[in-house]
Amino acid sequence: MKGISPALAIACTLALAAACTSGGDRTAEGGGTEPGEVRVIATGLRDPYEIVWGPDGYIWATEKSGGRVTRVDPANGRKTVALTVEDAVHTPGGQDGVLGLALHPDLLTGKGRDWVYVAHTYADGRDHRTKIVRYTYDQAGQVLKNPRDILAGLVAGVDHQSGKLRFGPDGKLYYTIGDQGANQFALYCETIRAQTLPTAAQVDAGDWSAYQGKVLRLDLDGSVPADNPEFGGVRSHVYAVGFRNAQGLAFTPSGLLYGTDQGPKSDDEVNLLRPGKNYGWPHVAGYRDDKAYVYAQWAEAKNGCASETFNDYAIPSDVPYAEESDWNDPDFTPPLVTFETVADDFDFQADTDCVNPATQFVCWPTLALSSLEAGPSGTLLATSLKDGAVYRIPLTSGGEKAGTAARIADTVNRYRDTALDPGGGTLFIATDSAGLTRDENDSPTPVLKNPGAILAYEL
Ligand SMILES: [Ca+2]
Ligand SMILES: [Ca+2]
Ligand SMILES: [Ca+2]
Repeated sequence: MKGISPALAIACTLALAAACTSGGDRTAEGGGTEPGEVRVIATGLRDPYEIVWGPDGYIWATEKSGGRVTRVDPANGRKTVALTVEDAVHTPGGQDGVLGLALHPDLLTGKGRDWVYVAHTYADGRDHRTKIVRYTYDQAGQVLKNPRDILAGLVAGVDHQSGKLRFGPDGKLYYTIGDQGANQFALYCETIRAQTLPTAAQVDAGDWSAYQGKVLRLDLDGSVPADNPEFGGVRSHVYAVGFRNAQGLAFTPSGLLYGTDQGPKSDDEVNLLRPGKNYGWPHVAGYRDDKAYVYAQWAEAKNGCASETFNDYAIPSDVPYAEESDWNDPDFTPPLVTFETVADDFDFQADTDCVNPATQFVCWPTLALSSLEAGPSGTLLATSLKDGAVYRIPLTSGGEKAGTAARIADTVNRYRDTALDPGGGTLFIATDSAGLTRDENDSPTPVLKNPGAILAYEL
């Protein structure tokens, strides 16, 4: 699997070993076996998307397909619905719905700022959009009330929404918005706009249509912070550019901001996010190394995009493409870590268990990183959808670099997000309700062990 022999893959799984390394340069794997049991805390959630430990000792969860915000008692798994988002839209199988969740640090401290921020998709006429809404928590009724739109009219779709929301130590909100799945699969004739910059006229008009593939930074009333970076001489909500599907976003105690990005067939990334920087997509996947990725621009096909059939392995002669080294930007910032950077001649179709085109993506070397959390002792914890594991990544050099990752909490699930208890000893893991992952033999399976659950793992 993943370019290694089935026998070795099975041996690795049985041993719960992390070092299933052969095939390409498996940059960030390796490390020791991690004992530990994964416990079930709660079930019956509908695609929990973002989970956060609350000051009330509950785990707060958005439910992407369930259209809710639910509080879960970690002691007994009991669920209390705090909010049903009446105007949320979700497409079956889609990445849209109720997504990001952030709690104001003053929540339940009696300062009059019992605020909870929720990001969700909604219908705007025939279009779907995303908005970030502030609710006020009514502790007596245990419900979220008084919605106030913070930022509405963001681009939305069914693929690559990203949609993670953080309350920063600087008192700003941070939000990831993906490339909308353009230039691949059913949307292969759409152009990726992760490098498209908003104009001053767009910002003045409240037109956020250039925000795809970005990390945004907002004042709490939704306005553009005065100290946001400028791109092309224009200050907007955009904090950093060049992302594909950035589902992980985490501040460490030292105040540094990290994010993940999902690679196309190789090169999932962990990035140190800085204002004004360019993280490369779609010109670069992972490092700017010309390995196993070129940027094919299907929308620019000379014979017309509609005349071509999308193919992930071969680019038709009339579709223009560029090598990574054909592009350069002085603000390009490579990742700290990739999962996996493979050799340029890597055969993405070599896995004989993965010949079904509908499930083949599960066998590609990428893990589909889906969240990021600052863990104990200077680590980052990233979850994987395709691998059903948590990757514990040690930070080094004051957080400027990362060491070799260890693979923990391995199950047959799609891990979507995590939360830590205040002591940092228990990691809670939210799982998707449906979808494909890798089974014990690393073959694609739709059979998830704990669908729609919150699990716990002692670090
Ligand atoms: Ca979380
Ligand atoms: Ca990148
Ligand atoms: Ca690369």
